[in-house]
Amino acid sequence: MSQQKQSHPDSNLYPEATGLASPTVKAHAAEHPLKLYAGWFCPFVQRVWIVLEEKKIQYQYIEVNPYHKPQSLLELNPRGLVPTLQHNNKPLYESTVLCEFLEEAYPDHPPHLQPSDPYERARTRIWTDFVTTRIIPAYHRFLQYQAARDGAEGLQEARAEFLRYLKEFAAEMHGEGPFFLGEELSLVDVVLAPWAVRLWVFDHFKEGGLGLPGEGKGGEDEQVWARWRKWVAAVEGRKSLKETTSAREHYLPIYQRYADDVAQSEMAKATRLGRGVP
Ligand SMILES: N[C@@H](CCC(=O)N[C@@H](CS)C(=O)NCC(=O)O)C(=O)O
Repeated sequence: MSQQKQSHPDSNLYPEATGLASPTVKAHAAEHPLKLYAGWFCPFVQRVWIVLEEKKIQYQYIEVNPYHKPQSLLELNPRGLVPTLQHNNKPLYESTVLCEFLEEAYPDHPPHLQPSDPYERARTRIWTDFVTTRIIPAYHRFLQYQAARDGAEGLQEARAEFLRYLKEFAAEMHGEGPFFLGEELSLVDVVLAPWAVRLWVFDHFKEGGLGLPGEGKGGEDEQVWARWRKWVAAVEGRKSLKETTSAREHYLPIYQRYADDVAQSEMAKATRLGRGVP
């Protein structure tokens, strides 16, 4: 039996985007040479989707279940992951590569999400890399950690590690903001924003919750936590983020599987093996 015919334990998910993401999908149903192979639930997809929406680039949204990989996806992307883009019949994948590609391939579509200064642009790549190599793996270590199986102390450590990375990121932000580089949204914001709107999973699933210091509760780090809160409010308020986010109830069963550490996605497996983002 071919691999994609076997039923993947994570494949039973809600079949389509809901909430504010639903009209966005419907508006991009028509055939177009730029095709986004997407999963409505996927934060890596949401990075690319935000860029498309911000820049008002015309595209065709194609919903696929990456845990039940259709041949059409595997032909474009041997890893069988979403997001995958098809641009004039040529495939591309890897969310951060796709974000940069859209920025470069559509120069006449503002807003420009990369600073023109080469030093600043390189700096945004450092912090984009930090998000992918530090923050996201720590998000998953914390989410998938099983206190009952592996001890309550480890849960504290996983939480502390995640918060330490968020604080490190926030400390690098422009003083006023509200975005990472200042007044304007950039790719550094875009690459973390999907996880910023998924922070509720910790309060929902983990004993003790996320533990972010509330207003005035950050002690000697209050300034940096205040800056973090300002950034989260700014990205949460962004139209492109809202209109690519589905109704929370449909994320719940997916994140339940991560919180129980039974998810079998490449990300969940990599986390169990102590590896980074697949
Ligand atoms: N490094 C990839 C990660 C993409 C990824 O892991 N996507 C998930 C959905 S959120 C997927 O396609 N999973 C399918 C699987 O685990 O088999 C990127 O940045 O695009």
